[in-house]
Amino acid sequence: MALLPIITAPDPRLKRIAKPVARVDDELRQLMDDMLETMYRAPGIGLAAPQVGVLKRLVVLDLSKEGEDRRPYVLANPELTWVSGEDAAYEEGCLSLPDHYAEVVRPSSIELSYLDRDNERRKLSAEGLLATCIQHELDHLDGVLFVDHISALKRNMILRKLLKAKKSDKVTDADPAHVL
Ligand code: GNR
Ligand code: NI
Repeated sequence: MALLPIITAPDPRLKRIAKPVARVDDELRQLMDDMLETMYRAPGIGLAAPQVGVLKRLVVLDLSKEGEDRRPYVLANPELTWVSGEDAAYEEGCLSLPDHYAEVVRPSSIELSYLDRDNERRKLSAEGLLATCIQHELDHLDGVLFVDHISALKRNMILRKLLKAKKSDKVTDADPAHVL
């Protein structure tokens, strides 16, 4: 098991389209386990492979609460097969946009098809926060972040702040004079 570094915006690696996996094998199961460990530690309720620099169509999720038994989902090559006409709004966050939140409107219920841990094709219906979170993760596979669903004004405000934070971090890392 290993913790993987999570990429934060702005970063071109978060804007790329991930490739389907050929099949779920031992190597991919290892990556799924590492992604779950990374997500639990963050902590977050979902994580997509591009967020850890792997351009594969792979997502992990767990909406169980602290203290409850874990209920991990691992989805390879997930595809929406149906979305409801009805929408729902949720306050979303993202491990790649740390400390920023915004309300995003998406279809309230969905159905999807995916490959599970054993490379079996499965179907899943979801509503509520699970439906929102799955759509948020599927977006990551296509290089889309939740800020791409809000106004350009709010998006640029968030991305500018994250860029600024990154630049000041870099100075601290590179120049020992700034460390203390
Ligand atoms: O931890 C997360 N919480 C969350 C809350 C509302 C809607 C979506 C999410 S996903 C996010 C983790 C993450 O960045 N996944 O890509
Ligand atoms: Ni995210």
